[in-house]
Amino acid sequence: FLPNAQDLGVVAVGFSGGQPKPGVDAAPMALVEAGLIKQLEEDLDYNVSYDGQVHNFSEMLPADDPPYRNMKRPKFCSAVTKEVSEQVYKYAMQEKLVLTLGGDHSIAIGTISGSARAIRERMGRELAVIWVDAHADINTPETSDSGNIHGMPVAFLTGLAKDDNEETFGWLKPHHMLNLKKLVYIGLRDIDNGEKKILRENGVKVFTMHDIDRHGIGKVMDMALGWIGSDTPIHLSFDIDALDPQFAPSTGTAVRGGLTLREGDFIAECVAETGSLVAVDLVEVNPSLDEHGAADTVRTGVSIVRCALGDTLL
Ligand code: B3U
Ligand code: MN
Ligand code: MN
Repeated sequence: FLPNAQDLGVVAVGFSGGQPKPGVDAAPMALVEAGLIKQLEEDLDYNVSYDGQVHNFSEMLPADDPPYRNMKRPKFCSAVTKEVSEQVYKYAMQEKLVLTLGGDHSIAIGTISGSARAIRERMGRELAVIWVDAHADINTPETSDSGNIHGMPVAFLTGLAKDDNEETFGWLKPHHMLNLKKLVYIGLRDIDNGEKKILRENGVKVFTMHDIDRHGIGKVMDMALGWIGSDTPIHLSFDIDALDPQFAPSTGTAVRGGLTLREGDFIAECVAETGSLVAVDLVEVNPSLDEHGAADTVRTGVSIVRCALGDTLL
């Protein structure tokens, strides 16, 4: 049921509308220019389908997009994620492993809905998601203080948040949805009070930085993958801000006390080892936030993707 191991579809999403800081739209180009695609082809032997374009979706920019239910740029985010969902779905239906380069994390509304739908149709299975992040991104429009949609994708994907209007995420249908029991978080350390309530009430599986400190990343990965169960298709959604700002400073909302470089790579390596990976997102790299050098953050991102796609140390 898994993708043809060496066929990879790449979706480059130059989108920053889920949060206020410009620059995160430039990440896909920075990652490609750092040699990511070339390395995947030459070092890891992938057969890469990539149209060479970073989509900026400017043609989808609505003339008028006022805040709605506390969400900022709701129509633009909805239209872009719907398009991303179609692209990911198409690659996944062609039995390709799908790599999406963001963009801010709102794009996961597109990537995960596209994967979940394809996995249902192709395999009659439910998708599992490993969400690596400093944040839970599970605010509903009503619990969010910021109104930024990159803090809400998990709520929309799991049906905790929904909207009837096609133009504002009403296009999300049951076949796009993710089961809350198939979701595992790793690396959290900056969770809003409203999100804590949602996570507790729904019994969501969370491994915070505290759990990593207590058990070590090896045990945490055993427990995380144990929760999902073997033989379940996995979508890895990796927010670069899960890493400590020491290793990934160029990101919109850096939070101290994060993963080391090796812990980040190790998570990706463990997911690769399952042989059940169907899709990877790498999001929130912002090359324009470069006080400490965006090159480091880009390099960190390249490394995470390489590890997730099967690169090994030996
Ligand atoms: N939870 C806050 C902050 C945040 C979420 N995701 C990021 N920052 N990157 C919010 O805005 O919802
Ligand atoms: Mn995130
Ligand atoms: Mn984050």
